[in-house]
Amino acid sequence: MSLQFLEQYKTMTICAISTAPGTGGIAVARISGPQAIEITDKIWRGKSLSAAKSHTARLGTIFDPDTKEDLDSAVATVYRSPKSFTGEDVVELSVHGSTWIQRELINILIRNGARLAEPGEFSRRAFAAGKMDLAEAEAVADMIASSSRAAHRIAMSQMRGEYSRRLSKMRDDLLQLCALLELELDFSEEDVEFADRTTLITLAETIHETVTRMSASFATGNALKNGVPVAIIGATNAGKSTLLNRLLGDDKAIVSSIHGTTRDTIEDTAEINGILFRFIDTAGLRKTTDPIESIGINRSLTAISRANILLWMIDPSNPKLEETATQIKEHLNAETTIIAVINKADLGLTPPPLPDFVSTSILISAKTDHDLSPLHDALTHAVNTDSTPTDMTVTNARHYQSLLLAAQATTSAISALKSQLPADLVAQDLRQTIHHLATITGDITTPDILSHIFSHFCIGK
Ligand SMILES: Nc1nc2c(ncn2[C@@H]2O[C@H](COP(=O)(O)OP(=O)(O)OP(=O)(O)O)[C@@H](O)[C@H]2O)c(=O)[nH]1
Ligand SMILES: [Mg+2]
Repeated sequence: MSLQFLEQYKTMTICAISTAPGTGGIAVARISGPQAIEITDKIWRGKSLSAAKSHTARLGTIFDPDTKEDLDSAVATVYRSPKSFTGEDVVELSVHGSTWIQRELINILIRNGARLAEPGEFSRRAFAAGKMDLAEAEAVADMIASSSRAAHRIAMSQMRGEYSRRLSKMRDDLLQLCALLELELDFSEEDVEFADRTTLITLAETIHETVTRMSASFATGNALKNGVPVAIIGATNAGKSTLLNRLLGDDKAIVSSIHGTTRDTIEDTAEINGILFRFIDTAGLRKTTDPIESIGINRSLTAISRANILLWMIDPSNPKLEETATQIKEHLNAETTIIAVINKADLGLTPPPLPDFVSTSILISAKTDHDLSPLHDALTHAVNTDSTPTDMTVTNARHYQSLLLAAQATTSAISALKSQLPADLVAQDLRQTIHHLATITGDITTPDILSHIFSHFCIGK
C-alpha cells in the first residue's frame, strides 16, 4: 500500500452495523467521515439530508442507485461535526433488522464511496478527535460487555471520566513539580531550589499511596468484571452438581446418585444481588484408582487453590469429613472464604462438627429448597465489603500494569528525594511516573498500542 493510499484510507468515510449481529426489530448502521452525509444522500429517497440540521431525524427510503430498487424505509439521524460521537459528520440509519437488509445496506454504502469500518474504528476516531481519552474509550467497551450491576457501575463511572480526571490531576501535579526541578538544572551553578523538597516528598507519597491503592483494587475489579470465582467442592455425591444447576437455573451438570458422576470442572456465571459469580462445579474428592477420575480430582484441587470463595458441600449422611478437610486445607489459599454448605436438610440428619478453617456454615436442601436466599446472602457477604468497587476501582489489565510501573517509579522517586539525590535523578523518576500514568489515559501512546486496544472492540463501535 502506498503512503498516499494509507493516508486516504485513514480519513475515508466508514460504515458498519452498530447493533448486535443477527435478526432484530431494528438495526442501526453508522456512517462517519467527511462524506457521511453526501454518501447517504446518494442512496436516500426523501428530503435531502444535506439540508438537515445536526441532531435531527428524517424518515425516508433507502434505495440502490445502480438498480434503482428500494431496499427499506428508514430513519436517518444526522450529527454534524464536531458535535458527534466521532467528532466527524455522522449519519445513523435505522432500518428493519433483517440480516439481508443489513448486509445489503452496507454493500450499497460501500459501492457509493464508504468503506467498512475496522473493529473499534468509530471509538478510535472519537479518541483521535479528543472526544474521549483511552480509559474512557475502554470503559465504553466494558460497559457494552458488562453483565452485572457491579461491572456496569464501574464502567459507567469510568466512562463519565472521573477516573481519567483523577489520573490527569496526579499527572499535572507531577508535571508542575518536575518542571520546577528541571528549571533548577538550568541554574545549576547558582545552587537554587525552586521545588520545595518537603512538598515534593508529600506529593510523591500521596501519589504513591493512590496508585498502590488503585493497583490493589484490580483483584476485586477483575473479579467483579469477569465473575467472582466460586468453586463448589466436597466429597462425591454431596450434591455439588445439584447446587450448580440450582444457582444457574439451568440443567448444566449431570446429577446422579452414582458417586463420581462429575469428572471434569464445569463452570458458568450467574448474577446474584448485583454481583457476577463464576461457579465452578468440580469432581467429588475421594480415593480412586481410576486414572480419568484422578485427573478430574486434580482439577478440583486446582480449582480450590484459585477460587475466592469455596462452597464446601457436605452430605450429613456421609459425615466422614477428615479426609476431605485435609485435602481442602492443603490446597487452600490464605484469602479464600470457605462456606460449608450442609446439604440434604430435607433428610433431617444432624450436621457433623466442622473444622476451624470454615468461615460460615449454612444448612440447605439443594434439591428441595424453593428459596436459596440464605446461600445468596452468604455469597454476597463473602465478597469482602472492604473491596466494594469505587470510582477508582481498576478493572483493566493494561491499566493495572501501568499502575504497578508507576508505583515502582514513585518508590524510587521518594527514596531519591529522601536521600537528597541531585535534581536530575529525581526528575527522571518523576518523568517515569508521569509516563506510566499518561499511558492509561492515552496521552502518551503509540499507533501499535492503539491498534492493539481498538482491535478488541466490536465492529460498529
Ligand atoms: N435428599 C436430597 N438429595 C439430594 C439433595 N441434593 C442432591 N441430592 C441427591 O444426591 C445425589 C448426588 O447429587 P449430585 O449433585 O450429582 O452430587 P455431586 O456432589 O455432584 O456428586 P459427584 O459428581 O459424584 O461428585 C443425587 O441423587 C441428588 O438427587 C438434597 O438436597 N436432598
Ligand atoms: Mg457432580
